[in-house]
Amino acid sequence: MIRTHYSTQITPDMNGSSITVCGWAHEIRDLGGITFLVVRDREGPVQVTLFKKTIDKNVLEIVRGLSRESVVAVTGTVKKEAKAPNGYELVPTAVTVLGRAESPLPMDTTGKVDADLDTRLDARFMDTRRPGTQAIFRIRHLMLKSVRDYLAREGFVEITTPKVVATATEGGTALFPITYFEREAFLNQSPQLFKQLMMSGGLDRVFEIGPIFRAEEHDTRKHLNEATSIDIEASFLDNEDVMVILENLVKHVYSSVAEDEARHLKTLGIEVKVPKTPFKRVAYDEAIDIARDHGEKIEWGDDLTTESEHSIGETIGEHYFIVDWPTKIKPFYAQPYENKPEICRAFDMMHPRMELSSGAQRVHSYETLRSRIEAQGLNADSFEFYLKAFRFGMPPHAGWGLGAERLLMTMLGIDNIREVVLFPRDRKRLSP
Ligand code: AMO
Repeated sequence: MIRTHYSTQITPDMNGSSITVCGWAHEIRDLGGITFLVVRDREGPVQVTLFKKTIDKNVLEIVRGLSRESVVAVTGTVKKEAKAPNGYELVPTAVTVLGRAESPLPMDTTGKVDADLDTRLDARFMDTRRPGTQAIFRIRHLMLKSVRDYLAREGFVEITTPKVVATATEGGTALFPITYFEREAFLNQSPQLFKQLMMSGGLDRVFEIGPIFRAEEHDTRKHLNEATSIDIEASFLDNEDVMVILENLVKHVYSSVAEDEARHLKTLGIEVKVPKTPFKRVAYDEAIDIARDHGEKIEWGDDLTTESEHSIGETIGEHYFIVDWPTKIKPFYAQPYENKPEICRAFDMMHPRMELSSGAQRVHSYETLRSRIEAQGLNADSFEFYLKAFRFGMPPHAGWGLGAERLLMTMLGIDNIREVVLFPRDRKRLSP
């Protein structure tokens, strides 16, 4: 191992000890008699100080010849120094260049020059060296970890389902076709059918965190063509039961981030306010009334437009559920109410800014499911692999899918979804 310490593991009371730090040459300032090199690692900066009078000539030459953002290993002696940024500086005995950086750099990493999002995404490897960008991905890591912790504690088994599939799940329009040997296949839009199969499969409670692919043409701040979905499915639970799991999960994620990532939140200048549970349940009928009061033209049975979502969100002002949706605008697997089949046991979970999740209690009767598939103009025979499971002992079940990027961007108050994905895929962007 080349490194002995991360920057944050060095303290002034290590005065006199010899250590090695590794990182990027953030800044080099040559003042003649004294040269400063700031080395930045994942955790922060270290000031390396070279006194012309006492420094080894070779070491000084290497540092003076360094280009910004080159990767270096610096071995030196920790010297307590009240005037240095962290109360110490590192007096080097050896500096090795491990990876030279060309100049000019594709973008600035010091935060002094603003780069637009496209430039940053084109040079994402350099953008993530900036503390602000890195903080987002450190928080994303913790968010996903806290989701896993929470669901595992609730008895959910993590599964992985195929992304190359033969049929659509969320209606036939938004699929990416691919060539699969001599056949046509698609990138999966949702693990929906597979997670339901595992209810018949007896796993009882499953979750998956994985990519979903949507060939939607729109270019917005909340849509990606490849997004990350947090999906659950649970047997012997109904829509209300899985809504409780969802709101508690959101609360748990917010609290975990607020408690454990204070350092990164501070870097971003953000405070996370943990939402109160239970979230309000607003019936679809009530939701469209609110939208109409705001001047939206919306008929019963219409899906909510972005404008309607905004006016309802502004009125409610916190996370909420929209429940009791018209059956005809929800997927075939949503269970209609027995006494009022024109509405169903589906729900959306909303942040005031946008939809974060949708879910439902599912149809678990084979006959009903088959006729629901046909009623939506789909070919039931191409769903045989799925329908079969409903003929051999399918328990009642319910579940939801929660957009990981939307959860993160709304939690952090970030405007554009591309900020919270390392390598976003959208209408125009396929590389890097
Ligand atoms: P739905 O299609 O509503 O439901 O997707 C669930 C959640 O995934 C996120 N999401 C997206 N995020 C970014 N860009 C996109 N293009 C995109 N599409 C979806 C949203 C959305 O709320 N099978 C059902 C879930 C279920 O019933 O279990 C489904 O996929 O946050």
